[in-house]
Amino acid sequence: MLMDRDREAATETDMVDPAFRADVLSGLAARPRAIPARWFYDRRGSELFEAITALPEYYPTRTERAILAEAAPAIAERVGAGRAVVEFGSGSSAKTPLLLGAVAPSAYVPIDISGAFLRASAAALGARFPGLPVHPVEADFMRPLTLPRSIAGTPRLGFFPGSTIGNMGPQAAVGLLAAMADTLGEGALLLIGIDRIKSPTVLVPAYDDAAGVTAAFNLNLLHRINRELEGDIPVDRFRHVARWNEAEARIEMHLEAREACRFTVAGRAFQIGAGETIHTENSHKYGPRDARLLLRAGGWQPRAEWTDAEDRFALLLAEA
Ligand code: AVJ
Repeated sequence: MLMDRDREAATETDMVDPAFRADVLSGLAARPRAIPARWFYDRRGSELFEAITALPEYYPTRTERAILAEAAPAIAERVGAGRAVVEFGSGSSAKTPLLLGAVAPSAYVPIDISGAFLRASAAALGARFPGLPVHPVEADFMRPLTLPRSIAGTPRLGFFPGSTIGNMGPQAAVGLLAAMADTLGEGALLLIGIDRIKSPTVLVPAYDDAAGVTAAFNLNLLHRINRELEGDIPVDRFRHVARWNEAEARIEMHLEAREACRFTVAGRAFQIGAGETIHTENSHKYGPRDARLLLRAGGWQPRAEWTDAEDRFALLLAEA
C-alpha cells in the first residue's frame, strides 16, 4: 500500500542507485537489521537534516560554527596563507566561508558525492570569494581519489567539519583518516570537527527533538525505500528511537516496529516483530584524549584544538 505522496514522488525518481537497493535488501535480511546512514540523504532527507541543524536541541552545528568563528585568527596563524583547502563532503556548509575568509587559500577543492550539491556550493562560494579558484571534485571521499592537477605542488589543508567522522566506527574512522593523509600528501594539515562525549540528558534530545524533525528524518528512509524500491513498508507502524550506547560511546538511531508487520521491497518479502528495530545510524562521540588517539592512529599528529566553553564540541588541527 503505497501512500499517495510516495507514489507521486516515484515518478520523479526514474533512476535507482543499485548500491541503495543492495544495501537495503541485505540490511533488512541481516540480524540485527541495519541500513547505512548515508542513504538518509535524498532530497527530502537533506532538507530535513538542514532543519535539524537549526533545532534548539541539536547543539553540534551552531557550536562548531561559533568555535570556528572565534578561533579563525588562531587557525589562520597556524595554517599560514596560500594553502589549497580541500573539503571532504562539502554539502551546503555555512562554515566554509568562515574558514576561507580566515586562511587566505590559493584554491578551494570541495569534494562531494552529490554533483548537484557541489555545483550549488561551488557557485555560491565563487560569488562570495571572487578570484578564488574553485575546483569541485564529484567523488565518494570514502574511496581513494586523485586531487585536481591544478593544485599539484600546493600544500593542502583538509577540512572535515560536522563530526561526520562519528558516523563511522573507530576502525573505519582510522582508515578514513589514513586515506585522507594519503590524498592530501606530505606536509598537509587537517582541520576536523569531533563531537564530545557528554551527558545523555544533552545527547539524547539532540537526536530526539521535541518538534519531531529527527523522527521525520529517520522515518524518511522508509518513505525513500517505498518510493525508489517499490516498497510497501507501513511507515506509520514504525517509530523513531534514539538511544545512548554507553559501551560504544555512541548515539544510535533505530526504526522500531510498534507491531508485527510484513512488507515487500523490490519484490522481496520481509517481516519484523513488534519491538524489533532497523538500526539506521551511529554517531560516535570522543573524549579529549580519545579524539587525539584517533587522529594519531590515522597517521596525524594533533597540533592544536579549540572547544566551546562547555566543551561540547572540538575542532582539532593535525599535521600529516
Ligand atoms: C551529519 C552525521 C554529523 O551524527 O549528528 C543528525 C547526522 N543524525 N541527527 C550527526 C544526524 C541525526 C549528524 N552527522
